[in-house]
Amino acid sequence: MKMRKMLAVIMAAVVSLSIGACGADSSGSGSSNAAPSGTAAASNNSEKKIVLGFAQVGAESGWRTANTTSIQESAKGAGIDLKFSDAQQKQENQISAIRSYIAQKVDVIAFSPVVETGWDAVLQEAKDAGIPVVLTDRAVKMEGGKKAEDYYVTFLGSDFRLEGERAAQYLLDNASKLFPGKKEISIYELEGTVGSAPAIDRKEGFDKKIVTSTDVKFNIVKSQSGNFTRAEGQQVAESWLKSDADKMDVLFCHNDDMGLGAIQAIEAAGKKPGKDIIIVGIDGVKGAFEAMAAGKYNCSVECNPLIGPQLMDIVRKIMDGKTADIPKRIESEEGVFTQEQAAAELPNRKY
Ligand code: GZL
Repeated sequence: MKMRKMLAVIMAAVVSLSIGACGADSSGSGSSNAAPSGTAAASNNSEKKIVLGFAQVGAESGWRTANTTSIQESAKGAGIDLKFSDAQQKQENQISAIRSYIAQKVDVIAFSPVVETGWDAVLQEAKDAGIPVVLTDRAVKMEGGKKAEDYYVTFLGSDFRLEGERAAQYLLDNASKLFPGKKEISIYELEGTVGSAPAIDRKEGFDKKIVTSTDVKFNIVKSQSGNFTRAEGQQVAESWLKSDADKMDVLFCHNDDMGLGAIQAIEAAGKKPGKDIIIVGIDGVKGAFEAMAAGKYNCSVECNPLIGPQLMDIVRKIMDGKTADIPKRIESEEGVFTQEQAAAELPNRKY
């Protein structure tokens, strides 16, 4: 009897254990799948990946393609699922891309606004959908007294006004060396994309600073958009040089790509770039360093495109519920590089 009772108890134990195990699988409740707290996420390799929707301006310049590479490589390295779109410098394409990210219910939306205004509706839609937005590179302005800061978590980028001031400061500091014996200097300004934050702010910073000159008088003779592209920068420079080749002392370019395009126009006009016509640009792309090392370009004010790692840190902080720890504005550290430094600095350049 005793033996039979013992066997019955053992059998009951075996049966109850097997039901427990099956119950976990069949119920699918996951409750018995749940490992001891704190390890489920680590051990469960089907953890939901963060999804970031990024609406890029385009591929208009060396700076932009470096910016895109930084974002794509950083997302991969961070294990973040990146949905990426190239708007070909058209605002309507960026707005459509943002709307598609909202429809897909991505976790975070980031974008570099091609122009400052026209974002009110789509930023309201993202806010209403509860999807946090990060601005990278360029800023927005809202209409009707709305505060732009209420529509995004943070702005990650550069101080464009300061970049314009730095370009002017190079000319102020080097006037006697660059323009020996001249008292009046004629500047031609190649502007960035009309309505974009970098074009507006770089122009404001440069134009205000350059008139503070004391020993020579700088005049901005002509100013026109080359849309941040090499081809359009070359076209505008060609049109100016047809009539003003002997008058142009300085070409100030809102980005290096337009300045590099202008080099070709200057040589075609029979002038020596970097000597007859001083060229100052912004971005700090490799092509500018190569041109400076060749004596055809004089100064490039750095604008850092490599913000991918910082963007992924911001996205992860948001998803970890730490949005309150993120500053409203995060600026890049940037320098100024001249012809004298270019050859030595070139091997260090990352874009
Ligand atoms: C600046 C960026 C500008 C670059 C250009 O942060 O928005 O756009 O200066 C690029 O090269 O096209």
